[in-house]
Amino acid sequence: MTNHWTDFRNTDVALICGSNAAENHPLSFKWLMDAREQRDCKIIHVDPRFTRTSAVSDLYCPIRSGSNIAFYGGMINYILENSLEHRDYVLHYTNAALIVSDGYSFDDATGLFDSYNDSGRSYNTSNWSYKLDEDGKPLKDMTLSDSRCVYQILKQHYARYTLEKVAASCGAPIDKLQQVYDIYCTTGESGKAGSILYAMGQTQFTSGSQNIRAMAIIQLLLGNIGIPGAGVNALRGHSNVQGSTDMACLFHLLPGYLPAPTEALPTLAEYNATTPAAPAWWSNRPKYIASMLKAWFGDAATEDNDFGYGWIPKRRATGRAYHHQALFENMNAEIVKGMITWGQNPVVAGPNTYEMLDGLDKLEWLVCLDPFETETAAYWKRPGANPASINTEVFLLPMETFFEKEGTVTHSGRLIQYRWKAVDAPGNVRSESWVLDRLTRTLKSLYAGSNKPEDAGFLAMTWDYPDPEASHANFIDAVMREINGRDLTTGKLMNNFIGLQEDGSTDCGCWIYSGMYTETHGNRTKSRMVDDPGDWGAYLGWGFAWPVNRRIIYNRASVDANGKPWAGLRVYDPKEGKLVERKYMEWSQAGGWSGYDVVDGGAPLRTDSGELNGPFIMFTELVGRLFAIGGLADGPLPEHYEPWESPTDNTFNGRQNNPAHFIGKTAPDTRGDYSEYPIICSTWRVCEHWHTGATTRNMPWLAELMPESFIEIGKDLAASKGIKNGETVEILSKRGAIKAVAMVTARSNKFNINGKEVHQVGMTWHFGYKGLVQGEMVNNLTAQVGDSNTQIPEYKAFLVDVRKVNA
Ligand SMILES: Nc1nc2c(c(=O)[nH]1)N[C@H]1C(S)=C(S)[C@@H](COP(=O)(O)OP(=O)(O)OC[C@H]3O[C@@H](n4cnc5c(=O)[nH]c(N)nc54)[C@H](O)[C@@H]3O)O[C@H]1N2
Ligand SMILES: Nc1nc2c(c(=O)[nH]1)N[C@H]1C(S)=C(S)[C@@H](COP(=O)(O)OP(=O)(O)OC[C@H]3O[C@@H](n4cnc5c(=O)[nH]c(N)nc54)[C@H](O)[C@@H]3O)O[C@H]1N2
Ligand SMILES: [Mo]
Repeated sequence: MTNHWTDFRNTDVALICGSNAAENHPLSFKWLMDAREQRDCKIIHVDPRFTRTSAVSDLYCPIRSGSNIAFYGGMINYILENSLEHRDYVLHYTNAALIVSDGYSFDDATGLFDSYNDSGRSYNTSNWSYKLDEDGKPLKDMTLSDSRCVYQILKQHYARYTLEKVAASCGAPIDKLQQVYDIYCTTGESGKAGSILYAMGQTQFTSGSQNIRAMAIIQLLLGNIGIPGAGVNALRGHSNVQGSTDMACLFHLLPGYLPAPTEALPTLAEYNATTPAAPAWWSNRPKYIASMLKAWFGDAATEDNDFGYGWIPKRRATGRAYHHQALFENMNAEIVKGMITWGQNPVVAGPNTYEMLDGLDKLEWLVCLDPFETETAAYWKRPGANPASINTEVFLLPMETFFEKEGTVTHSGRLIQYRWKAVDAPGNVRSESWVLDRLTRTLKSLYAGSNKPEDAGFLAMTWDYPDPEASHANFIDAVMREINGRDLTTGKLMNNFIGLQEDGSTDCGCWIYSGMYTETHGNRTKSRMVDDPGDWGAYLGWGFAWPVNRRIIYNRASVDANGKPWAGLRVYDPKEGKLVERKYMEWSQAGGWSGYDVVDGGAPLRTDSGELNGPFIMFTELVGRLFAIGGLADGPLPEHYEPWESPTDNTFNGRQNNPAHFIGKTAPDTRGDYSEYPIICSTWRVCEHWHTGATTRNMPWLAELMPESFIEIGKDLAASKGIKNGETVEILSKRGAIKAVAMVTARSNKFNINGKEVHQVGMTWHFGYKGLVQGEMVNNLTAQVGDSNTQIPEYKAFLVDVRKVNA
């Protein structure tokens, strides 16, 4: 999230697109309801399905699954055609005026950007850059009329996305679509805030990352980044999924979003040579990696040995993938031989279950750490399997749940909060820390004395935390201090990351968390102060938000080019009981920055030569990127492509599917065709269950509330197939077939897509063969394909057929 949960109360228009927030993130609605009462906030819901979120929204617009870039492209075109953008914001705070390199092009006949390599299914992205002057600075045209400036390129690119064409592709009623655009674009006015809330209905697609890029473009055009009540707001899933990405539970990252090195960067000097140039904040990266290495390797990390950089495992630069789907491919190829699932149930959660089960069968060992015996832990005795023929050795370690241990979680708003233990775990159940500590100590003793170069890093790693068996709290405390970072010359905790050094004199496990635990404030994640001086909902004394306790990132964009709050910016004052004009941030020559949040970066409004120090401090050019320099893997501008399995031709360009998306080994042979599988299927959640159901299908009261796997079918489709409400039906994709109960509904799930009538059905995916209530696994149906940038599976749009079961 650029903003945070309580900030939803400052929004004038909320566009919920790709989330059933009312059901999956109920707390978002606590603040949206405040916004509705206090500032007449309008809530718009765009979703293929009429849900509990639609029911409490002011406006609902259906679009078929997988048509999001058409929807957003239409809005970008609508903004530019009707001059609805926030002109001053666009001019000063985005790259609209910057001139793009001559080599950049997009060809709608082929649907490709320049420099595409067919055999590698990838782009050379070097032309997706600016044209530079003699001093190496991007050329600019502040009149926005140069045909190669970003503004004009954007305008030209999205001119194809007319209302008529978008409505036809999305299968949306054109009047509803226009209403959505009209209402949302009112937030382009100075002082008005529009927030986009999204979750898996945007990301789980072969063009998932570009959906989010499209939102970012709209928010930049309307001046909706860095403003209270605005932003691009991912409603993140698990309570600590934000924390897990911050801490690099992803293959391509080190903690704090430092890139994980590949074999192409064997030395620290080579790694540091890829550092972005000043004034980008990222130019400080060498300090963050050196401090991280000091945290990992302690005294063994010296300037002479690159602080132990050589000990970090390096990914292969080419030829091998490491993401979730590739992991199972590599099990099948017998490259990966053992697996630990630690709070994960991939047999139910991952795509194309058959492929995954084949992979698990080939493992030598599997360790599952979980409070419950999941489908993954029990995969060797799954229905139809012969345990005698499976040689994988499986261990299940019972783990404490979050009520039974203390520690922190970081929510979507980047807010890190400490949670205390509520009850003791039963029996011999242990915490993650205990297992991790015992595992590390045991392995270290087994490796002791080894002279093998590949063992040197593991042996050099410091592991001097207090024994969690004696005190779990002391263990957590020591880890948190190391993550926060220390001045190694004084032994004192760092105040924040600004003091981190490149010479090994500081350590810091994760730079963005620096400041959460300081000498002055103590452990700020435990802080629970409820003061809110500006009434903006920032609550700076509650927990700690990274970076440096900033609640809204890019918040310098909440002032105009003179440093004054945007005209019309208003907050609800509870004492006055009405909206009042009030700054969020402000700049004055005499007083510098002031306001109700921690200012971004802190550099003065203008440089000594009078140029604006832009608010987008992570980029060298200091402005938001409408056109993505360096691009995502699949382009510098979002372009509509059809999902891997789709009922229609792409009407926007000459290419059917995203040219760079991940195609797993099993995908081409198991691709369903519209002629055989004429129904769109999407998978989603219900309030009563949690994901794979391990935690909820084992709770008697939740199991009773939602006891069966069901498929939602529109009444017309059901009638045409002779299916009645409550009957068991069979759902087939090219990958497999499962049974579920039919839930026949009058809510519209019928779309007119480019002149063709197409039905969409939807299923929960909370069921499996363990637990108090059971059902067939929906991921038997999904395909092994994924996004070009994240490789997230396309769970939200694939083709099926549905049949009555005549049993
Ligand atoms: N009770 C409960 N709450 C949860 C979870 C849970 O399992 N149970 N899981 C948590 C986790 S980890 C996550 S990631 C979040 C997920 O939160 P959400 O993303 O809200 O969850 P889903 O129900 O998977 O999907 C949301 C909606 O996306 C819609 N959708 C499908 N395709 C499209 C499309 O192309 N465009 C648009 N605009 N919408 C589309 C679906 O119809 C569905 O209503 O929820 C979290 N909260
Ligand atoms: N078809 C389809 N598939 C999907 C999705 C979809 O929308 N459609 N959504 C995807 C998404 S967004 C997500 S996040 C994944 C979720 O996939 P998973 O994360 O695999 O699903 P969960 O059921 O949340 O599994 C978490 C496991 O952790 C265990 N657990 C709970 N607390 C603790 C603890 O404190 N310690 C330990 N060690 N274990 C604990 C639970 O018992 C459970 O077995 O599924 C993905 N799969
Ligand atoms: Mo998730």
